[in-house]
Amino acid sequence: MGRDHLLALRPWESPETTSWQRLPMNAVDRRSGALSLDGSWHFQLLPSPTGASGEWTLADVPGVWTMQSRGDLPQYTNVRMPFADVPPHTPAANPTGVYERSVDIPAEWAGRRIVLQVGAAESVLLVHVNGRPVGISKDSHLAAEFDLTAVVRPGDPATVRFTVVKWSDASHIEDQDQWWHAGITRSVLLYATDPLYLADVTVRAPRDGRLLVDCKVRDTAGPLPEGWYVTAALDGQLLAQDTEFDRLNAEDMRVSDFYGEARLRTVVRDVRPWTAETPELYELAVRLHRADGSIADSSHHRVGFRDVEIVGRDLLVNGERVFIRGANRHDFHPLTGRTVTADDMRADLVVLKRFGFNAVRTAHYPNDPTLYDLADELGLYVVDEANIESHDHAHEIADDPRYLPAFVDRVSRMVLRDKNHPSIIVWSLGNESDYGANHDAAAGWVRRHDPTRPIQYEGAAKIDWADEQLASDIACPMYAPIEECVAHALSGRQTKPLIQCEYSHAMGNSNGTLADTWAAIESTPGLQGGFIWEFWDHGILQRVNDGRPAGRGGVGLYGNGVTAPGHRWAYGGDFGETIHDGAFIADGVVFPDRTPKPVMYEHREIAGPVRLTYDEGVLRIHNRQHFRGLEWLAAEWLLVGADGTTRRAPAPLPEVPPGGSAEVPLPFPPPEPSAAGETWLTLRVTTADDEAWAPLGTEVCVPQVRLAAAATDTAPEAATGPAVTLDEDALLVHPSLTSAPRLSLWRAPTDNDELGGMAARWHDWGLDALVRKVVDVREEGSRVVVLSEYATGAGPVRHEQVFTPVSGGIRIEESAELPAGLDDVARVGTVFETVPGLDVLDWYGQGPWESYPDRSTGAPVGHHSLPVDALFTPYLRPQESGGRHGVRRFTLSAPDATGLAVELGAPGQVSVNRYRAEDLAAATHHDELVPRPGCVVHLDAAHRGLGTASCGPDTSAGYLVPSGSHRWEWTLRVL
Ligand code: IPT
Repeated sequence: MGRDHLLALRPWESPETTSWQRLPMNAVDRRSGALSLDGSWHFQLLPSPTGASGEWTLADVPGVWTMQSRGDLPQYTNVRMPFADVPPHTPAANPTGVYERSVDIPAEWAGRRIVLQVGAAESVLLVHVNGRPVGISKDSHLAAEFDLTAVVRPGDPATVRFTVVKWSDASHIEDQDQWWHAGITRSVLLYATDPLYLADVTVRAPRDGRLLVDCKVRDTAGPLPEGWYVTAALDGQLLAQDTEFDRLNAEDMRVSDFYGEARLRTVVRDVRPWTAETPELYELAVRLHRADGSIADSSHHRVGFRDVEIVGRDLLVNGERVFIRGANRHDFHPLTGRTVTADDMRADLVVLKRFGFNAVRTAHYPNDPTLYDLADELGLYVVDEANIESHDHAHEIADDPRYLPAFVDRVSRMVLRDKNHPSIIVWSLGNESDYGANHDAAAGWVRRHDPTRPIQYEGAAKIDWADEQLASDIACPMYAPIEECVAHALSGRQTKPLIQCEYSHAMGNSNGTLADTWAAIESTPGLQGGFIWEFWDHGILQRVNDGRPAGRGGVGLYGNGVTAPGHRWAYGGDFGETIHDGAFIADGVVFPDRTPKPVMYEHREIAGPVRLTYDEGVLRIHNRQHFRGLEWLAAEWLLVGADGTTRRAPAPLPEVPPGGSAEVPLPFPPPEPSAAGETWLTLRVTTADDEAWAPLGTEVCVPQVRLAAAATDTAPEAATGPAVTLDEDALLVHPSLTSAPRLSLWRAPTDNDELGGMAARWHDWGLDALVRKVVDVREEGSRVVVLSEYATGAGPVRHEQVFTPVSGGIRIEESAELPAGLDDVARVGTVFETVPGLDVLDWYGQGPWESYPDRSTGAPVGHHSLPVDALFTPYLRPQESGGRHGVRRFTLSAPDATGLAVELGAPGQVSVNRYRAEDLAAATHHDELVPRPGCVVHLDAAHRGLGTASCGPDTSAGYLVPSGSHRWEWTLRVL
């Protein structure tokens, strides 16, 4: 019957009802010593909250039912709601999960206060215990606690029932760009306290060593008993009360007692400050004593002493203007959907740290509590974001008084939960929810409750970055062109730090111009960085035969971003959704199995703690950190010569203060100008010791400088070799090739090419299906000249190939004349295909990882070698991938060392893989791709940059392939 009482309230269509009988949020961690209720629960899925009961089955807690084969599957939408009903209404078909289990309440809990904690439930939680209504909660990403003392009997079993309603008024403010799921997503636990208990603990620890601990003490009986007091110890040392604040306290070592509030003020000497580079933590134990000295309750916190403040237009951490090299991160897992373990989260943050990130925005809701513990411990700055995104109905909701309680509730409860984490430097009011009075109300609450941290909210800052809005202390735009950011910083109007809340959209093969963006940030006072969108590609592991999520078993994970046969990474539409936003969910810097995408190496280099410069014969090592020296790093020199050699030498790192630099001697005698061709010097920097996020020897960055340029005046080889053979179509006949070299102007569109409109233009021009017409073939001595023409929608393209026999091979000089209308093509170059068996690529050029003209800073020039199959990058939706930039020469060889060698006249973009561009463009997922037996080889004289046009700026003009004349030259030899 009780269940019906709560249902009768229809709380899922009542935005004013944020909770009923839920305990106030607090920062006392009750996880240790609690009784876990995780595991298998009885479960049934009803068609609506009031729908008829059905069959009981079992379901995992924590876990979303949408990933547990219940018939209600994941659905992906970005901005639009998955249903048409306007706020606060919900569709009649509203899947509702009923979870039930019996719990033995420990007999020794007699006389204690018993509390149920539900880590997170999506989107409305109704709780009944022993048939009695216990409470209601909303906010899919924060815990709810309910006092069960009056409804359970220690020593007896109790029946706990959760009714979880999927769609609610709250769904309209949880319209984040992610999969829609439903269920219990975080752990459920039961704990007991003394009737006299710590209701909350607030810790403030500025970097001057002051420690301020405020405790809220309560007693279930109401009035507090006489004589209670609180003590605290830091790293085991009992803290003495600072006398200045001791007025209300009779005894030393004790704290004041004022209406259940206890305050401790003290100063810690010689404090080791916390920063993301130096995550120094102290253990604080707070104890609540009864009058007789016995301990009634205790609470443990890890304290980091640090300051965060905005001075002028700079965000300062411990007085330093730190660069924010952030990533947006969701709680995501390819097997569970939403539920993540401590190990999962640690692995996420370790990857971020290893690739140079120092900040996380918890997009777009408070993350699992463990995430913040790990950020404190590993060293990451956090922008903690409230669970508010009303994207589809943003304008109506921002000022809708019915939603006012929800805004204040969500923001305040996040702050109450997370306030003690040193890693959190900024509170965010949410995402993409327009700007209204509801935001100002929430901001007002935070300002009063926690004046120690700034607030940001993109919606408030976006109209005018300089406007002194109440709701945002930071100008935090998303996807703003860097030129606009620079112009703002130079305008004289800037009033706030400019830190982009989202930038450089990592969908598919993307993140072009990251290095240019950072060069602008670092050289423009007022610009401080941003958060890449985003960490994860949210592909769900799916069985192809029946379309079900593969689930927790994990069979089907393969590694290196690839799924095992019979599986694929599902994106929007793959679960039969009719309303969805396709592959827009796959826009992270790591694959769904957490394999880093090539952009991560680019980011690692840009963010690297060490940089090299070589100017007028002076070699300098720069410390790019804000707080640390170089003691924690080791290094090695690599001298890379065009002659194919790599020489190594130890590289003792000099003492360099943060932000400073030191001249170091050249580790090798300076190369003779041009005699030996170009010469590069690489500093391979690794961890000198085990770090919390990397074992000793982990590569941290590989900065490189050029010591000598290539000789420019090498005379072309005279014609010598055997005659060139062409077939009846005037195409080259060559024993290593199954398809002769032809002109290529197209690539399998990247997501940026698709969503930026380039792919459609290229298709309209017919670049994806060029038809070659031979215009002229003539012999000039031993040279053969072939002139052909390709019709395009913007006029004909003239292409000339001049074949010259040279010793052991053929030199091919090519030119292409692109008509003026063909002013932005994917590439201009040559494509050919090889015989099977040539499975290893050795190259001299940039690498070893994938690189493109506008994403090549992190790929040093060197002598690289990889199996052909490892060159390809399996972006979720197949597209152009696997390219290598700045390639000077390469060989493709079989195990018996036979094969072919190519020398490029000038460094070019090369790709070698098993797929033609049209194979990639035709496939929607990787399991559809059939590798060709030979290699498809592209040599590009020009290749378009990648940009980020799927959401944000396209590549810059300098990386476009212009119309007009292009010339390139290469030599093909047999090994
Ligand atoms: C913006 C969102 O904040 C983010 O959640 C994500 O959707 C991202 O873009 C794109 O993947 S919203 C966009 C309409 C600018």
